[in-house]
Amino acid sequence: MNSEPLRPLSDDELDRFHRDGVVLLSGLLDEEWTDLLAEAIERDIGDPAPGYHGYDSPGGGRFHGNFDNWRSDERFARYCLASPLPAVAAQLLHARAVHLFYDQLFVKEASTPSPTPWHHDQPYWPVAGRQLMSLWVTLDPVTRESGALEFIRGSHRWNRWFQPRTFAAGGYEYERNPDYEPIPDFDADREALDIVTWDLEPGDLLAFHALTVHGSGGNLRTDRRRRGYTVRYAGDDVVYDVRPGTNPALTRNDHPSGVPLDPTIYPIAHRRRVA
Ligand SMILES: O=C(O)CCC(=O)C(=O)O
Repeated sequence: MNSEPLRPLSDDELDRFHRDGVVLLSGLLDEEWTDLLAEAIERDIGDPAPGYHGYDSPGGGRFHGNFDNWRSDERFARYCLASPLPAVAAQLLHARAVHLFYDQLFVKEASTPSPTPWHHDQPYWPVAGRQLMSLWVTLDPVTRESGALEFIRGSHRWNRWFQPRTFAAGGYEYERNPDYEPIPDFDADREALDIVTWDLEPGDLLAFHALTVHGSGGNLRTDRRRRGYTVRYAGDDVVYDVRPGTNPALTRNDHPSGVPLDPTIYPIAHRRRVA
């Protein structure tokens, strides 16, 4: 399994990440990585690790969610810490070092119409700083019909923060943060927005900034799953910061606010070599 990306990132890809807040990265991973994840995901579906939070799927099917999987399954840990991802994140974030913040599973089984509502991630996260991002990988071919992610290009530079909300009816009610605005109905305004999406092949990665607004439709395919797995990385400008609206499930009592991430909790996944 490759620990370095199979090819270097192009200048265009680096520019896109900074300009658009999202970029598709293909051809970076050996197939063995996705095989390893496929095994680990099956285990988690059969016997979920403690972060399990299956989303309600009232229209049928199953939307399996879990987070911090790397803490209980060595296969996820290898992917998060020893694959090419940490080096890719360091390069995209212009970070000298990157911490593994957490990982998260989003599996929409065939015929699971549950959407992932529009949101951006950072208001949910107990961290402050600009060097924050996710690398979302698919294990299945993905099209719009099977729940491709959509992104609003450039929204990470809007300087707007949207109130966290639950992904499914009956879910957790997030504390209201007076500094945040309610998330607009972006679907009602699709024509006016610069929305981008891609059809994907297994092993393709979507790299996106923690303030880039994104969401996805349900998986309407009857014959195909949509296994998505995302890893969140934090660069060295990031400090711990618990605020109203941050997700209590991601918040630790043993980490003080206002200080850099403790590497014994959020391990350093990559340090850039200084020339
Ligand atoms: O896979 C999905 O539907 C949602 C992914 C997502 O919101 C994320 O990775 O931040």
